[in-house]
Amino acid sequence: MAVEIVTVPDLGGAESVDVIELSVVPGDTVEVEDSLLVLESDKATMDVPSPFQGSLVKYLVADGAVVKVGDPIAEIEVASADEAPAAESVAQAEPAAVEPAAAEPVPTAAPVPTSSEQLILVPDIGSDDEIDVIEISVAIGDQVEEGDTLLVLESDKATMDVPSSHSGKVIKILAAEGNKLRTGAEVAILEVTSAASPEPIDSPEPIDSPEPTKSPEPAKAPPVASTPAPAAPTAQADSSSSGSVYAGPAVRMLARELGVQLDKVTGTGPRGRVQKDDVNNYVKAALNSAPAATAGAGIPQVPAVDFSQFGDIETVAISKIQKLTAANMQRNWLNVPHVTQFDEADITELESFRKSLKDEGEKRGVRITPVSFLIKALATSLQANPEFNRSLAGDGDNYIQKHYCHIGMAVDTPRGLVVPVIKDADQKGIWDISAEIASLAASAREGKLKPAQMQGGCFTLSSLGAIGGTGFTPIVNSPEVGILGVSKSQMRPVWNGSEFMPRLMLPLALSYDHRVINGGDAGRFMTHLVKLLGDIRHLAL
Ligand code: CAO
Repeated sequence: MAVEIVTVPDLGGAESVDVIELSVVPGDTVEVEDSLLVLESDKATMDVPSPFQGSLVKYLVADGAVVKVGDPIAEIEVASADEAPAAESVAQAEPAAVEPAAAEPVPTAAPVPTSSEQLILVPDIGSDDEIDVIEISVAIGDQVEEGDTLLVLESDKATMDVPSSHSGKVIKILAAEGNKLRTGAEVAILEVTSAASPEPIDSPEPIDSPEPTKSPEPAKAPPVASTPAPAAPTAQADSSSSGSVYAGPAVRMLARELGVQLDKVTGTGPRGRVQKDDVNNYVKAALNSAPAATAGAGIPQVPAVDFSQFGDIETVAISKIQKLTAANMQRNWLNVPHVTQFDEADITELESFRKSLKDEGEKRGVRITPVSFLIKALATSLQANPEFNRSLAGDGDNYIQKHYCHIGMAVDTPRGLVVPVIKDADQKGIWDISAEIASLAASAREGKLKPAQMQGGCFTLSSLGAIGGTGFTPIVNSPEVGILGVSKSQMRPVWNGSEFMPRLMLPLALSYDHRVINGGDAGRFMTHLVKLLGDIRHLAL
């Protein structure tokens, strides 16, 4: 029996680090490579593995102590003197095992060597593609606040701001207009204003806990996430933060690689720390329960056909927006039990009122179409029928009742379908709504919508009225629970009890998620909407 001293190995450049966790209890048996304690620098946490097999006699440091390379940290009684040298050679060879943790990237904001300087990186933009820099929004010497736009990227789907993850003074800009950047690329170096608040190692990482107002994160809300079938439920509905989970960077990286939300994983380490095994076990459990949870599994595939045998063909590339729209449509079609209810609104008076506003509209430079009234009427109907302003909570046991009223509007563009959102439509008048429709539709067609302009919708309007048709069944834009499809209004003879009168009738189709909305709810919603459109004075009440 011999007692060996374990010392702090190479710290990958860090001078001194904090002991944040003592991982075993004196008297415990440890194997070579078992974690003895966890150190934390200003960049990373790192496990110190045991270089010996044996029994921990005692720690030579306390939780919270500050240590440097070579400091003695623990005594281990090794089983035999013969084993010690072999193990010791492991100890000498192993410091590199610590370094990967220290060197692991922190995607949004990795500190540069000078403690008062902060390197800002492109956060997770939801794909590995390189995206064009179309605008540098700051200049050297500018003081920026956290969340301020540093530069603007443009994909073929949308533009997106790259926000600063820190407050500070811009001392270097590392990108130029015309460059192509991808997630993790260097954007700028800031002189941070608060040297006293170093970046915590376990700070939220973009994929784990995106912050909608500060991040262009398509992972949470890709531009097409607001097409009639928006982002995956996990990204949309989950507001919990993996950043607050107690886990080291290696575990976070593993979780990212496996697509695991850390806040869903139960940590079995000391003080609930999430370990790699916890993440692996979580994935195993999820895989075991997958058959029950996978909606649509087992649907027979449509067989591939060689069409060239029947005549001339050409292969046409599908746009990204169209691909994502297709995937989202299929997901929503398979997941949401749809019911579509039909009705007609008599918009004869609404149309004559709208036409009477034409001159004033020209003076104001605003064009009012039936869509403006529809958005306003939908906002009012949502307030009167709040069950349509709900989503199913991720746990499936609760509804999320929204107390805001944002209406999405499907816009047909050459690149595909996008759904900008008119925020707080209940609080806006027809002129403001009309101006916003025109500006959002123009941005959509030019491919200039920002992710934030396509997020947060409560209910979607899909108007094909300007195109034609007598009716269609729209697909619910989940996690919203209702969508209104509007077709072309037509003058038709309507029986008023004593005679047929020519009335302008607007065909409406309300599709809803029957898990959340019952037929009675839908009937009341539609009746209310038809009444509002038939007599828009009710919109003012
Ligand atoms: N019936 C008859 N005419 C209608 C109408 C209706 N329901 N809705 C609009 N119109 C008229 C307008 O009044 C306008 O005519 P005037 O200039 O004479 O008043 C004309 O059609 C053109 O309107 P518009 O398309 O320029 O503007 P809009 O406000 O009606 O629509 C928008 C805006 C963005 C909704 C529309 O342009 C659009 O993109 N619609 C397509 C939505 C879509 O693709 N949905 C399907 C999604 S699922 O695949």
